[in-house]
Amino acid sequence: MSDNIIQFEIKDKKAYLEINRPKALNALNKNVLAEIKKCCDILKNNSSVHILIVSGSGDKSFVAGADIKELQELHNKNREGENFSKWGAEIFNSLEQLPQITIARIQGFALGGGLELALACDFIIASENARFSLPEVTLGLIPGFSGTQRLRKRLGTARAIEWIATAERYSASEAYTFGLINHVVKHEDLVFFTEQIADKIIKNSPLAVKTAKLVIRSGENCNFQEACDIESHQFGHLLNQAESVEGISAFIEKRPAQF
Ligand code: CO8
Repeated sequence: MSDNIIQFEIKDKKAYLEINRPKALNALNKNVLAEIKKCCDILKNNSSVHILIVSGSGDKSFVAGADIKELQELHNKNREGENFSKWGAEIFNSLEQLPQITIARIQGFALGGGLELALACDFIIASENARFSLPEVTLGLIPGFSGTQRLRKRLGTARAIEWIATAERYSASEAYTFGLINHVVKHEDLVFFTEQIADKIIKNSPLAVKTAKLVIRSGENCNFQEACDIESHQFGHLLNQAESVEGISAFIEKRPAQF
């Protein structure tokens, strides 16, 4: 990837995407966003990768937001700001729609666009030193990469309004209590713990895991009954696939399944 602003690696069914601008606390500039899109394009048709782990380099920051210096260049440029927001939002949608399970592995600051990036992943695992905030209103802005909507979906309307309007910075344990993140672990355990979760996912039926994500996500864009119909359809589809034949046979034969 250009200038190593993103480090992208595929290893043992897992992909690792690390944002690598530690001097700018991994702030998202246009080049970083473009590289994230390239990684999503690589992954969307790669069925040999089951997990994507998204992280930021260094201990101090996951991502400290969109690059504020680039945002300044967008002042009074008519629709360029709106277009930039739409472009970034589309990239985060591509990330959210990946077939892989995506995990944001967070240490340090996850601020503004950085928290929006994490919210576009399926779930968040954080170090005790992680700090979360959407501070855009302190800059006279609002979240622009769909963060208003993803935070509302994750925390509910009341908390999302409070978080965004106060620009408060929350600790990892507070974020865990609110339901923003799935796990808080000791800083030194973050990488190992995330690998363990990834390995648990990898040992299950890849097709079933991928389908589960698809069905759960489908419920975000349709009503309850439609989503349940999708679930039934996909359940029936899985019963006609080799992986469920293997999984069910393995249970009956009292042996581990080989997926
Ligand atoms: N953009 C650009 N550079 C940054 C950013 C950023 N978001 N955050 C930190 N940096 C840079 C600093 O400028 C500094 O660089 P330099 O050494 O060249 O001056 C370097 O990183 C280190 O930062 P600090 O010296 O400030 O480190 P501190 O430990 O003192 O403070 C903080 C760390 C608290 C994280 C502080 O840097 C900070 O408040 N950063 C900004 C956080 C923020 O406001 N983020 C939200 C940005 S807006 C946004 O994300 C909108 C997303 C939607 C966009 C939609 C498109 C239209």
